[in-house]
Amino acid sequence: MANVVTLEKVGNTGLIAFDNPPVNAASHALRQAFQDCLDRAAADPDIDVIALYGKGRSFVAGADIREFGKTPQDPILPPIINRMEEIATPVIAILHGVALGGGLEIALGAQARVGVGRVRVGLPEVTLGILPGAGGTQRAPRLTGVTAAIEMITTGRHIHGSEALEMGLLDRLTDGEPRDVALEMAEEVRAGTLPVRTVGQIAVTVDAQQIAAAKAAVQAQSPQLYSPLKCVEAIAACDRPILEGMDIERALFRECLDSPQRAGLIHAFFAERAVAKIPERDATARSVASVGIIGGGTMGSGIATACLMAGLRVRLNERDADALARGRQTILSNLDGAVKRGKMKADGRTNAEHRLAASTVLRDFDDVDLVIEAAFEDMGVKIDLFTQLDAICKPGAVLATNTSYLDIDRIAAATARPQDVIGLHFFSPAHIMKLLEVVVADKTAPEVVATGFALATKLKKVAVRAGVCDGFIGNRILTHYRKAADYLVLDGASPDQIDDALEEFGWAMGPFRANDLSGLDIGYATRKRRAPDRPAAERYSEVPDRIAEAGWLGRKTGMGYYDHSQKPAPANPGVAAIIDTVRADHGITPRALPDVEIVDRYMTAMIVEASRVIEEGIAQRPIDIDATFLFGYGFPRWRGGPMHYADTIGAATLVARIATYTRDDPHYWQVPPLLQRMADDGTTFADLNAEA
Ligand code: HSC
Repeated sequence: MANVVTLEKVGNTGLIAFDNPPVNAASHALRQAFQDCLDRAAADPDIDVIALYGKGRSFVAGADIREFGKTPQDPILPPIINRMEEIATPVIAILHGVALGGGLEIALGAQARVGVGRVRVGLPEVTLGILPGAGGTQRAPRLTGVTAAIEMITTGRHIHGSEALEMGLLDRLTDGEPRDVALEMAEEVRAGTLPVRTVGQIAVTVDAQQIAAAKAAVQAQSPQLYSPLKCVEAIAACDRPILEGMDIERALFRECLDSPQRAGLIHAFFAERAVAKIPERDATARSVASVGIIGGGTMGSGIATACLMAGLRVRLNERDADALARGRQTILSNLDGAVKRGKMKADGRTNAEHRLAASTVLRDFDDVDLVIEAAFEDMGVKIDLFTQLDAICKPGAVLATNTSYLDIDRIAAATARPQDVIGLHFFSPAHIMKLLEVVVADKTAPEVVATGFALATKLKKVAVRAGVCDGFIGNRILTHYRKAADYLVLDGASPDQIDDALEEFGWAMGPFRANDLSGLDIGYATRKRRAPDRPAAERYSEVPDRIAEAGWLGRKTGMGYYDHSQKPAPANPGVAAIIDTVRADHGITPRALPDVEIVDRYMTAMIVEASRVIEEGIAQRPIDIDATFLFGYGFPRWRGGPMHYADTIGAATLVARIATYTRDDPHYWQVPPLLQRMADDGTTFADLNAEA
């Protein structure tokens, strides 16, 4: 095994270096080797200062997250850090890159901490559903005070070096190569110019009222999350002797470790990274500095805003001067909003405005590196535009469509360069939502796919690779499970009961509230488009159509499923009357539906269609579907994503559940072959992720 930690003697300094790429995670091998090096350095009479530093891009990014959920293997981190704090030789830690979680906890066990360059430190465990379990909740407050520790630990935010210095987490901030800094700082320890002290021996007071207020605050902020409260409970023990406080911390850590939220949040962490593992990852992305955007509506303006915020040059195209002026205005107010939200500085906004050009002439796209077409969703319009783009754009330009459901193979066929055509499906508001579906058509070249992913990184978005079908990954699955919500209304639930039940489950917004937000005319138009292809056996609820026909289009008209003239918006009483009429037309006697049944039917419908999407190869792996719904549809992160959630239920239970629903509606409720096979074999979606 490679030496993941080494001890090097330079004069009287014992240099302990972490070398466990890519992020020096504190894996079992690293802990073992670290303990050995510490023991050897402590026992060496020539060494009078021990200095810890990291090789590669960081100090230590924390515990190895992949080990959580397995039986912990000795030596675990807390006793190593406690032992380090007790040894007679002073230990200092030189932090560069990031020192996060267990990495910062190691540093807190040292007698001085020196930050290097643009270092970031933090205790982000709460974002993984746990709490700092190697002394972080006990030592951080001894340096920063309880208030600051509660804030940093319950948010898990990364703290830049200068702020960490002010907070007392760092003793010094400097520049240089970590190894050189380590040797320099060891000299300063000897000279007495870098003071050393044992953090675990610093006294700290805890105010019971402050703790009570902090508990109330985290519960109000994130009522469904388990670990923020446990973080505060652990910090509350920091006025005890260090080892006693750490026992309490350990017990609370274990509770969090065993919680399903921990599994969900860690799955979400890996989902965000797994999606980048695409077959085209070795292809070289084309360079993109300028983007042409067709369409200045909400979507086109949002995409333009995202590109400008990422430093790209943008040329906006609209059919006429008025539409162009409106699009430009929307972009500028989006940029103003970004400044207000702290996402952009005022001078950055001015520069962005200078990078924005606008034109009604498509010929002006002759020099752009990438075009994103965000025009009207009509195949004829798209084919006409792509025929023109083919004639105008320079060779090698990427031609992307933001269509949310149209056949990209047909759009590509309108050009003589289908290899350059791709789908880049943004989610509204495009400058805020993190998801980008990169839709790969039959002839899309690997480097064009790689360009889509590189663009997403530049725009700070999470890209998911999707295949061509009506709705791609996200909207295809949504169209299916959204019907389940309409059927639930037909059968007896009210839209607000359904919304409340699903929000209680953790969705950011229930389906009817989400519809009111996006506008009920959108779904109405889609249903009309699909009507000719609707199978005769498909159950159909006319409720949404009647609401739209009444002119209630959601927030934009003040009325939809809810009455938006009031806050919070109550249910629109007119909708109840429509529902009664439609039920009567169908001869349905409404029945009481418990919330649990609402959630089960809705979620099962989602899993059913997602299984088909996997089987057809539209999504590469189940984890890509998880990322799609986490970053584009408001699925609760702590549940890990719909496929991770499906695994917590199990394929056999899902199949049995569908069998009971089939009695009501054999057309809608069919067991997908993949789910049936998984039930028969006892396998999981996680197994499919591992195989891919
Ligand atoms: C912790 O530390 C708990 C402690 O309190 C100890 C408790 C002990 C208690 C014991 C009692 C029994 N582990 O993000 P990137 C992988 S919890 C394993 O693309 P970047 C990542 O998956 C931890 N792997 O790079 C990816 O792999 P891939 C607290 C980790 O430069 C590769 O590294 N720490 C990993 O954009 C590159 O990552 C955190 O939460 C880890 N800890 O960002 C930090 N961290 O190539 C989590 C990363 O195969 N990490 N990987 O896809 C991060 O925030 C970011 O990864 C960085 C780097 C900012 C470190």
